[in-house]
Amino acid sequence: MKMLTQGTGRWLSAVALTLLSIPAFAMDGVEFSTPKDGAEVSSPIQVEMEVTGMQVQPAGTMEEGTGHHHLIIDAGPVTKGEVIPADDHHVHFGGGQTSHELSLKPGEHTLTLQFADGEHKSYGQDWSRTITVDVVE
Ligand SMILES: [Cu+2]
Repeated sequence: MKMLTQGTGRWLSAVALTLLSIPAFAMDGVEFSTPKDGAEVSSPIQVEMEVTGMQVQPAGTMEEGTGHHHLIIDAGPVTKGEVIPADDHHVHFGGGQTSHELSLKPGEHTLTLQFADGEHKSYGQDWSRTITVDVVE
């Protein structure tokens, strides 16, 4: 009986360790597969965009739980409900793209991934991710 108890204890420890080691990427939101936060990169930069908990659809599709990616360069996330501008700092992926080749001048830059609906209205900070990259020549 004592041996059985010890065995069960070990089994529970193994389960606890397994649960603790489940990675955080299962959470809803957006993430850069590449580049990584703090990375030293050279231009052009290959940008790969991910979303968990929503589906990528081309712009114009107004369906709940869907939207498209935006890449915001050296500006923060866009307030929930506001239309994301289209300018040098805001790139829309209205075709439903999830990868992009980005040219940047050398130096430190922030890259923000922002998910928004079919009318380009931001899903807010919960659906954004900001990283810093150091572009070297
Ligand atoms: Cu858009």
